[in-house]
Amino acid sequence: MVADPTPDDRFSFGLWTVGWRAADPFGDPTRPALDPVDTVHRLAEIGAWGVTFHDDDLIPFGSDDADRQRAVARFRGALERTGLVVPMATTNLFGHPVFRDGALTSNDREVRRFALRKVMRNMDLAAELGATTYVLWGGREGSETDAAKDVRAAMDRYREGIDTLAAYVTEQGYDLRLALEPKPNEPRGDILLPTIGHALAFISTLEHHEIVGVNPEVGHEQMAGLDVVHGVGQALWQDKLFHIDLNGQRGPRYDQDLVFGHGDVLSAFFLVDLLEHEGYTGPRHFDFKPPRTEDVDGAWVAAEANMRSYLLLRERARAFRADPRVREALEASRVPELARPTLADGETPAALRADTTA
Ligand SMILES: [Mn+2]
Repeated sequence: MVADPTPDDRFSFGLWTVGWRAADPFGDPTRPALDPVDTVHRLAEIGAWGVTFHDDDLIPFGSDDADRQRAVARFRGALERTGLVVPMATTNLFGHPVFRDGALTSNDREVRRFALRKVMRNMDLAAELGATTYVLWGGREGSETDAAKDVRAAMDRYREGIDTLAAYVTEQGYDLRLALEPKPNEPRGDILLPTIGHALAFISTLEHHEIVGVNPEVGHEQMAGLDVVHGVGQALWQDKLFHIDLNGQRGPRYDQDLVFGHGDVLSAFFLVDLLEHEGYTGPRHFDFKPPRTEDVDGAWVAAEANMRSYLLLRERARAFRADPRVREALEASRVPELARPTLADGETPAALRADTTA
């Protein structure tokens, strides 16, 4: 019997996950909107530790200042009553029609300036609510035809945008780090920074690279046919795993956002093994969508299933590492030998060239 989730497990959920009304490109919503205050209470009841949000999840686009203050005050009240924390926040830069050609890389300069202000405004709120990670998912940064986007100019503007936001965080004295979330496609035909590797390479060109990392999503790497464990492993190796979105995906197809562990359970196992074994201490954040066929109660059962999957896999990962037969098999495969440097201490390339023993 696996233990029930507790806040010590650092499980967090986006308001938009359980709150997804299940509209898809072919059909209308099948579930009613949830009140963020009720969501916070319900998350606390099922053992979650944190709640995350896009600006528009909490404050509908176009709200006036009074409505905004009311929404924030109600949310803050729910956090205080339940003890739930806000580890991360993000911006909706994809829903409104003005973002149809992107936000930070829209061809329209006015849209780019508006997008930066929209992010900064929500960074103010994120900092006020105690968040330490700010996620940027550039879902609309891309194109359907290569003629429509000058990629070199787009990368200049992407870099300008992220550096401007990082400079804003520093200027304001916020304890926030930025985490870029890669995705290969959907909603755009092709999205810029499509994989963890592209994002890491881009980050290395930033002026403020030290406060910018990645927020990989399991399903997004798998949509590209990639091994998410390798991608997350490299992000950890570069000290850039600032946050992670756990969910499930069944190979290269539309973004399914299944419950964590569904789709490719072996990959999920090795991902949990990696996070636990490497001592990742950040949030275990679930970015999933309850199936469209579920009613509201079913959506909450699906939410709990994410945490249960993680805990089951964590238990099995610990058993795997503790099993003497596994240790023996790792030794037999020379896995530990890879940690030994290829060259001897002080050995020169020429000395290696001359050494014929291998
Ligand atoms: Mn997704």
